[in-house]
Amino acid sequence: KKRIFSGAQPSGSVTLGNYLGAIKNWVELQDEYDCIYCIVDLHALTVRQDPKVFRERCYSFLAQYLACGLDPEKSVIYFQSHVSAHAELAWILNCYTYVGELSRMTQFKEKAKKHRDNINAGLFTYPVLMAADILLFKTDLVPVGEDQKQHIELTRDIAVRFNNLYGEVFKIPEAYIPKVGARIMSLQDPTKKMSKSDENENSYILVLDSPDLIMKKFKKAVTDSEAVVRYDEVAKPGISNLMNIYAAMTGRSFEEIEREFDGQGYGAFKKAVAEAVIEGLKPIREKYEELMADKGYLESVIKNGAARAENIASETLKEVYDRIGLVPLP
Ligand code: AQP
Repeated sequence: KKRIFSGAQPSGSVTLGNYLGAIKNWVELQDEYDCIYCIVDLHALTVRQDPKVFRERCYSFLAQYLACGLDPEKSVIYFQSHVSAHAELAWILNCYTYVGELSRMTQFKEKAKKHRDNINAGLFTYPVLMAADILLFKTDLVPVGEDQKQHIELTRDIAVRFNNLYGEVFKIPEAYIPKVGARIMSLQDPTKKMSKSDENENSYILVLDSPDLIMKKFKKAVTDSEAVVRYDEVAKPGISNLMNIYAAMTGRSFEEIEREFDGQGYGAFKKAVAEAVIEGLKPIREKYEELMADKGYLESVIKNGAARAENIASETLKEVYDRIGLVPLP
């Protein structure tokens, strides 16, 4: 079986963007692939977190993963910080990554603009930790949203560079990007991606938002003045984004959607999109409540996942240490 690895940061709650761009896809891949899904808590430290809030959010994030359909019986599900090989391999790979390469990362440039008061070295070397995450598991495919494509390319470059020096240690991974939903945009500024750390709560939908709130946020979504439901990312980014969401939730094509709302105003369209999202997220919200009430179960998932991930990761790390000439512990 081919191996899949992916992760999300517990830097907020799971957004509709994270769900449609990544997690929904992860769920579908579980039967066919050997899947490893990580909650990348170390990555989330690149922005300041309040310790108490952060810990609670991490538990909640795990429950959201499971509620979305990730199944610990089928996949390895764990916290990054529980497997020290992530941080260890990241250090090694830092020494095989150029500052010039990291300076070209779009996400770094965007995040540096957003967090001007805290442009820390972790934010800069974030893609190296991500490369370590992926390479530790000899991953074949990395299912991610469009925004992560550049980081996967860097991961490949680092892996090839390392292999050229030391022989075939790492598998060269490939990005696996969904056809629909790979790039969900902010509801308030459809030229920016939907992001869980956006200050404007109306810009994103969380998978745990109540039906009323979801309806309200869609009603406020920015559109245009043409009043025709038609796909055109450049001229109509807001409507195109809503069409994308609707398509991803219902499986309908853009032509079908255009026909469905032909002659109707944006009000009816927005309402239909909101209803499709509410309906699609309902089972997730319900399952989440159940899971959060059973901390014992969550803890067993955490423990079990960490042990399984540790087993695989420590093997790769050992191989790396050996190839680069570190002295083995006698
Ligand atoms: N808007 C999006 N559309 C489609 N996919 C998206 N992803 C994120 N935003 C969108 C995908 O979700 C996965 C997990 O992302 P992440 O948690 O690693 O962090 P991120 O990409 O930085 O997501 P956010 O929501 O924007 O978080 P913050 O605000 O903390 O930076 C990835 O596969 C990503 O592609």
